[in-house]
Order: sequence, then structure tokens, then C-alpha cells
Amino acid sequence: MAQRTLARYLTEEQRDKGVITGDLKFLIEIVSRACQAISIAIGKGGLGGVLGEAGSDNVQGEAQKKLDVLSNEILLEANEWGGHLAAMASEEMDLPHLVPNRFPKGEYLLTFDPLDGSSNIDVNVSIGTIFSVLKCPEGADLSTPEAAEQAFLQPGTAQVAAGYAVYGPTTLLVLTVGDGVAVFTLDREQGQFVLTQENAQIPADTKEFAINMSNRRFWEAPVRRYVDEMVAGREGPLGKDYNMRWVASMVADVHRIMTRGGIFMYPMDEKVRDKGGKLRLMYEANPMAFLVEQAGGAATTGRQRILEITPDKLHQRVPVILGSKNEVDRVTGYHAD
Ligand code: AHM
Ligand code: MG
Repeated sequence: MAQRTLARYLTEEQRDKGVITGDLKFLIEIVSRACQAISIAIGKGGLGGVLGEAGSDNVQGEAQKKLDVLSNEILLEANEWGGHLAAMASEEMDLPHLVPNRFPKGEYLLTFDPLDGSSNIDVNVSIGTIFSVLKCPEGADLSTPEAAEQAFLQPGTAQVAAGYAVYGPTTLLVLTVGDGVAVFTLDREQGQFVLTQENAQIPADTKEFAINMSNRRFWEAPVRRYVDEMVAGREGPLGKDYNMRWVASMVADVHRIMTRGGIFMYPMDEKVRDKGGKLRLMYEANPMAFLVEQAGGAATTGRQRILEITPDKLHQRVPVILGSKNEVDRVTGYHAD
């Protein structure tokens, strides 16, 4: 049987099932090509001169790595000419990037974290790209980048596609178009993403958690209670021993959960309270929440379903608790006590 490449999978979603439009199919294929190019640049490492600091800060005041800047440029350039997009927004840019007038415009908006897990770039640990696709509201003002921000401020339930690429021992693309979650593996010789798992499912229960434990003293009481109960193990109220994993690349931590279950938390804490949280809603929390829900898991801030948040700014941050449904429900319930 012929290999089910990403292109073929998307054609089936479009032509046979009517889940997506031809333009959305094209958009996802272009994003996947950009992810391949990023994967190649990462693979060169020290040989390509791509490691280290870029010498600049992004809008959030974080030092940019050369690969942050390069990945952002690859995604912008790949996507701006195709006629499928109205505008793009990225972790690395203060304002939305409008499609230049010399190119045709389309009906979609794309947001991305071009290279998530920056602290892991130089130590050769998995990093990734996260993306989300929205429809541009009719009549949206796209006359200036400042005006265009408004078009992006839609809840995560409005996403029409979301995904991530994880650049690990293998490069994977994990995708949802609202019809379950499919996993593709990059065949480097063919230069194609090939379907390797359809309908990924996150088990409802888990014995594995992911959180930056060094922040314990800054957490709120419900998260501290829950983590303390897990650490107490078999003798504690949860009655089972837990294991802990923390890669510090959201893509890698979420991908582990996508593969074998678990719970990931970057909760509200005193260090990040004035910013609203650590992770960004539009291009980190929302796409991951969409994927996780499509795989049978859950995603909340502790107090609210992530996908139902109406954003008030492009770079908004939120607390994130996601993964195996029963565990997410438990800690979310602790916030209500
Ligand atoms: P980034 O987008 O600048 O790479 O930051 C996001 C990352 C997530 O991938 C990860 O979950 C978290 O920040 C790691 O935070 P910490 O440094 O507290 O471990
Ligand atoms: Mg990130």
C-alpha cells in the first residue's frame, strides 16, 4: 500500500471527508515544509553556525537565540506568498506580520512559536515549533499591524488547525484539523512527512507528572497540594507512586504525554503572576490544548478551560495544566475547593 504522506492525509481530509478546505490543506503543507527547513538547520548545529545568542531581545524581553530568529524567518518567508493567509503572528514579533501587498491574501491567520524550548537549543535536547490556525473575521481591519492584532483575539475553540513539530532523535509533526490527532514522521531521504500514527489517544489516568519543581515555593495552594500528594506516592492520599519528567521544552513534554499519558503543568505562581502566567495563550497554550482535547485529554488554567479564554492581547500569558483527563480534572477541582 502506498505510504500515507502528509499531503495524502490532507487530501483525504479535504476531498473525502470535507473536514478542511483546499486553502487550509495548502497552508498546513507550507508550514510542514518550513518545519522541515528548520529541522535541517537545527541538524547542522555547530557546523551551520546556528547555535548561540542572536544578540537581540524579543517583545517579551527574552534573549533571542540565532535559531529563534532563523526559524521565525523561515516560517514568515514560506507562508507569505501562497495566497492562503491574511496575516501571521509570532512569539518573536511584537506585532502581526501582514502579507505584503505584492502577494495575494487569503482567509486564514497563522500564529506560531517558531522555536519552543530555546534553553535546550545549545545543549542538544529536543525543541519544537508550535502553530495554530484561525479564520480571519470578515471585514477585519488589516490596514496596519497595530489594527490587525484585533483579528487574532479569538478563543481557542475557533482554531481550525493546530500542531507542533518536535525536533528530537526523529522529527515529528503532530497535527489536528479537529478530526483527531495524527502523527507524521519526517522521512529525511524522501523529504516528506509520513503518517505513523492516526487517532493518538491520551490515557485518562497517569502516574507521571511534569512541572518545574524548583518553583514549588511560588505555587498556589491547589497545585502545591496536588504535587505533594503525588510525591507522597503509595502512602499518600492518591495511593500510587508517581514518576516525574521535565524536559523544559513544552513540545517535548507534551509529546511524551501524547505518547504515553501524563500531566503537564506550568501553573500560576508568584514569580509570573503580574504577567498572567509563563506560557503564551495564542501560540503555546491554545494549540496544545486543542491537540490534547482532540486526543481525549483535558486542558485548563486550573480555573477555566483554556480553549474558552477570550484573549485581550496577542502575547497574553496563561497558567497551563494539561494531559490525562482524570488528573487534570482532579487538580482543577482542587482550585474550586
Ligand atoms: P520559550 O518559548 O521561550 O522557549 O519558553 C517556553 C518554555 C516551555 O517550552 C517550557 O515548558 C518552559 O518554557 C520552561 O520553563 P522553565 O525554564 O521554567 O523550565
Ligand atoms: Mg515557547
